[in-house]
Amino acid sequence: MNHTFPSFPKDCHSLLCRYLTPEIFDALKDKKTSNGYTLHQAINSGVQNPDSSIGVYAGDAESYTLFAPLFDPIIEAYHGFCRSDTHHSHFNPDDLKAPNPDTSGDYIVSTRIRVGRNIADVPLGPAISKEQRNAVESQVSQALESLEGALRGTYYPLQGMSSADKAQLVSDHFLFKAGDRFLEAAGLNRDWPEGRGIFHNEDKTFLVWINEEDQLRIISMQSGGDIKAVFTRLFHAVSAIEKSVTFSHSKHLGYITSCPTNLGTAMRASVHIKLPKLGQNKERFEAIAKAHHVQIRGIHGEHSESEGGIYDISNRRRLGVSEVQCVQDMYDGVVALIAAEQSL
Ligand code: ADP
Ligand code: CIR
Repeated sequence: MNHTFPSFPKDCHSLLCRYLTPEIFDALKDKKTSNGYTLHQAINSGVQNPDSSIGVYAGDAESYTLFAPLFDPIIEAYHGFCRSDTHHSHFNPDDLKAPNPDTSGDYIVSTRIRVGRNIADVPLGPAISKEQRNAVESQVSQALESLEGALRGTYYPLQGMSSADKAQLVSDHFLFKAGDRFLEAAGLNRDWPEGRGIFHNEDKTFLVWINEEDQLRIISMQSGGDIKAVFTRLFHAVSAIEKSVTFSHSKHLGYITSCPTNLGTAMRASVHIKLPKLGQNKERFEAIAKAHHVQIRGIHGEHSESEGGIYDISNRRRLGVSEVQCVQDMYDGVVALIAAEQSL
């Protein structure tokens, strides 16, 4: 354990840097969860990467209570969710009011909705052992390979996959990238690529990443802007997987995930959308995004840049809002962004 208070550069804006005081550091620096996860491990990503927006990762559900003096203010700043609040789920596609906002197909390239999940009573990725990770891979891949109908598919382990196949899946936006420095410093890339892989159905509209940032990332995606179809497929997929796998969940924080930004619904609903004019007017773009609780990312995943005026627009809040509300946030933001683009 490193007992020295970390130093952050002057221009550091991470939530870790904002909320880690010397007092909190001293109170937590010698604590360990029952899986042996320490404060040093929880903050290492943000210490090594001062350009982090958040900077912390949990090693298990217990991290969120043991290190609450640090995690609680970060959770409140990101989600607007307080210690006394309770998270409620509402995952019913019939209640989503999201007719395709772009029937002409001029703006929305594709729609993707994912949820993160982790297995109950197993440490999260930052604290998991190699044996536990491999056991998660076999349990989950077997459960997935027993799915039927439109969800029927095949599991492809990363180990043994050709470099060309991997590169193609990454550039087509289906597979996670290797070597993320934020995950690396959180211990999430240990033993890479063993235990990691991707399951997908034949037309790649239903996919599951195994043992990346979370043990499962369950994904529904397709071309165009039929958000309701994507949400409905995800609902059926999650319900089918839940029949044989029990996920880590708490009454207060909803689904438990390794990054506090994903707690609650663990849902990120996004579109890849062409907004070339708004892209030239960053101030207006960011103001509309902020007002509608949506986040702007580049099109090659988090921390990537835009390409050809295409942006990834997704709901920012995931905890203290329901699944239906997450998608509604994204939908309302997208409608406002299309209207602004058309007005320019
Ligand atoms: P996550 O969604 O798990 O938070 P990333 O932001 O890293 O992770 O995105 C993962 C991958 O999903 C990237 O390849 C990204 O381009 C792709 N992706 C995200 N949203 C969409 C979308 N609406 N259409 C197509 N691909 C998408
Ligand atoms: C960071 O702190 O920048 C990374 N650990 C990623 C945080 C998750 N990003 C987000 O805004 N949802």
